[in-house]
Parts: sequence; structure tokens; C-alpha cells
Amino acid sequence: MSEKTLQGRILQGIGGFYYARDDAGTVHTLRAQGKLRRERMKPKVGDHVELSPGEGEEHGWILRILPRRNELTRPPVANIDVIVVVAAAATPDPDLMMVDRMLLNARRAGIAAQLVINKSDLDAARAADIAAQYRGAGVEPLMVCAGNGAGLDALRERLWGKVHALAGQSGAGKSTMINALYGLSLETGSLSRKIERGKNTTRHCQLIPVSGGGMVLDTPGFSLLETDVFDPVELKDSWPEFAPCEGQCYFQPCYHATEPRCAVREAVAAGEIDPRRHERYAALLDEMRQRWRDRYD
Ligand SMILES: Nc1nc2c(ncn2[C@@H]2O[C@H](COP(=O)(O)OP(=O)(O)O)[C@@H](O)[C@H]2O)c(=O)[nH]1
Ligand SMILES: [Mg+2]
Ligand SMILES: [Zn+2]
Repeated sequence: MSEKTLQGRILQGIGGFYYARDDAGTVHTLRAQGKLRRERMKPKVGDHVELSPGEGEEHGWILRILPRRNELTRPPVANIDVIVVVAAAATPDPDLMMVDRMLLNARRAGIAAQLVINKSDLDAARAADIAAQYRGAGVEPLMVCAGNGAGLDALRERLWGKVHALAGQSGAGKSTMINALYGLSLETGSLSRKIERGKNTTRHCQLIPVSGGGMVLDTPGFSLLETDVFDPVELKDSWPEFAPCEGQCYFQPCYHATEPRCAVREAVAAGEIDPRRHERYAALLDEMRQRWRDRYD
């Protein structure tokens, strides 16, 4: 093993091999050291690692995984800066319950979320209405049209230098958006010939470095729809627009669902919080209460 150690970031992992880029931009082919395997520390795409580079045709080794800032299980990725939740204004009809679930899961994972409403060319009024629903929700909605590029400069600017992943309904325009943002061609664009060679069409999740020092995660079916079971009283913490009301309800704690003299419900009635967003919150709360009751079954 080489004496030299470097730091790198895992861009991709396939069949026990990992591809990590060091600070100088060199991509190393690596395997995880036995010690990591024994400790069941499985490297994830996005991990910062200490590595020992291979010599010649030999692969190198991942010696250590540096502490993670955040991580997801499916897909197994770590240290994502922003999750871009993409919803189409039309075709397919936007499923805002799905959007809210994704925002919840991003928040629970400790990852910032950016809401992007695509296909604003198809229904500008609907796009604006969706954006309005997320006022105060901490996702600064952007309306774009990946098809003709409208709004993409603003989005690119927000994502500049960040490691980001796009999530959303199939057909919402995620691939089109990534290609339009970065001049990529996801189906054919490859990180490295070496990785591609001899592989079939199964797509793995990979980080693609883009201009500005950021990276975009290319992954088949990033759903972000699985929520762990947790105490339903915590659910409200993932609705930033409720925060100004916190502590002002008659009941403490308050679930902000059906309680009388609830400051959140009053804010909804006063038009300060979007009623549809609150309605979906109440539905998710019912679901979590049920799951919480059934958690030992
Ligand atoms: N009208 C319109 N169509 C779009 C736009 N963005 C993507 N599409 C189309 O929507 C379809 C699905 O896009 P795709 O990128 O494959 O969606 P994905 O499943 O989220 O990756 C394709 O036919 C795209 O051409 C847009 O801004 N406007
Ligand atoms: Mg796609
Ligand atoms: Zn309340």
C-alpha cells in the first residue's frame, strides 16, 4: 500500500469499487479497507474519505470515512447540501402531498430544500399558485421552464458550488432540468470511461461535478418518500411557516390540527398560512399518529 494518503470525495460506488475525486481533480479507483467493512462502515456516495491511492493499475484503498453532515439511506448518499424538489405545474398534475412529504424528509435528514416549479410554460397561473402555497415554508419557490431555459439562471445561481440532488414525480422534468442547467446529457454523459466499460444499462447513483465547484446527483428514482416513524408532536417542527405561532396556542404542546384557540389555525383563517398546506399537514399528522400507535405491532 502506498505511504501517501489523500482526501477525496466519493462520486460513485459500483460492485464494491468506489470512485473518489481528490482535491486536485484526479479520480481514484478504491476499495474499502477491511477495517471499515468489519465496522460495517459502508462508504456512501458523497462521503469525504481519507484514501491511499493505487499505484499503476492497482486500485487504492479507502482508509477512513470522515464524519458525515447528513445522510440518506435510499439512495445511500451523504453530505448533500440541497435537495431540489421539482414539481410540474402540469403534465403530470402536481402531487403536492408528495412534495410535502419530500420537504418533510429533507428537513428530518437535515438537508436544505429548494422547491422548483417546472413547466411554468404549460400553466403559469397554476405555477404561481403553487409558489404562493409555500410562502414562509423556507423553500423559496422558483418557477422555471426547463424546456426553454426560463428561470434556470436564477436556479443555477442558488445551487452554485453546492452538492445537490433533484427529487420529484416522474415526468416532472428533472433530467431535462439537469441537462439544461449544466449542458449534460444524462443518458450518455459519463463520469469515466473506466466506470462505464463493460457495464450494462443499470444506472447507479453518481455525483457529477458541475461548473462552480458544485455537484449534482444523478440517480434513478430518487423518491425521498420514506418517513421514519417519530412522535407526531415533532411533525409541526418541519413546517417553518408555523414557527411564528409557536408557543401562542392555548394548549401546550399543540398539534395545530383541531385544537381550539390554536394560533396556527388562526393564522390559516387570517390568510397568513395557506389552508391547503395546512390541510396536507393535518393529513400527514393523522398518518403519523396512526403509525406511532401501531409502532410496536
Ligand atoms: N412543456 C414543458 N415540457 C417539459 C419541460 N421540462 C421537461 N419537459 C418534458 O417533460 C417530459 C419529462 O421530462 P424528464 O426530464 O424526463 O422528467 P423526469 O422524469 O423528472 O426526469 C419530457 O418529455 C420533457 O421534454 C418544461 O419546462 N416544459
Ligand atoms: Mg429522469
Ligand atoms: Zn396550535
